Amino acid sequence: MNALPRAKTASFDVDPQYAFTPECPNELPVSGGTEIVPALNHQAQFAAIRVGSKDSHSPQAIWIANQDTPMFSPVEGDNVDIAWNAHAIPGTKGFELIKGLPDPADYDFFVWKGIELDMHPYGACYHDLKDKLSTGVIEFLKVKAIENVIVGGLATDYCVKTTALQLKRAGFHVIVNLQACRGIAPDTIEAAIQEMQAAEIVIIQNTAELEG
Ligand code: VGL
Repeated sequence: MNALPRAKTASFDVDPQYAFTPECPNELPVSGGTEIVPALNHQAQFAAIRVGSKDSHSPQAIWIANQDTPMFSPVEGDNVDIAWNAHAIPGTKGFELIKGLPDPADYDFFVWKGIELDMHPYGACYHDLKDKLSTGVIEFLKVKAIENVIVGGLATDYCVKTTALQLKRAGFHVIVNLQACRGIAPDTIEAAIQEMQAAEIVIIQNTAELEG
């Protein structure tokens, strides 16, 4: 990969929260989830701007799995698709960023998403599933004249993939750093990588590839 001009490059930490790590086994644990921190901090050194996102869900959200509606069963609604275990609830450990990352206030821009009870977005660029309700991060990156976005976080096959595709559609050159990501399941990770590559997103295996 050719080295990216730092002044025109942003680094995006997508949902690097304990909810998606083995430390929260009742939420959505992703194997190795806590291991991404050094790679996220390293990739940020190649960027002038660092942005991040957190899932921020209510325990009353309509998509929360229960005995009648187990995980992955369909949920009716315009901005929900399937049931998920309760996760990333403010005030709980699952909501917190993994140790070793900056505080949200120390990022250049930060997104809290999934607050509405009837919306479960995956991408960090829109609050809904129709890419209508902007979280403002695309506008922020454009105002800062950013052209390239390096993406990492949790999980590769859901929120990282969707965020990367949204950024690509918004006109950025998007690089997904697999060393800074972990995913939920091998088949959905592989499908996500193929979908991203088909959209001309650049996939790198290691942060060192950013050196060019
Ligand atoms: C995520 C599934 C459900 C993610 C969030 O952050 O990738 N995946 N909610």
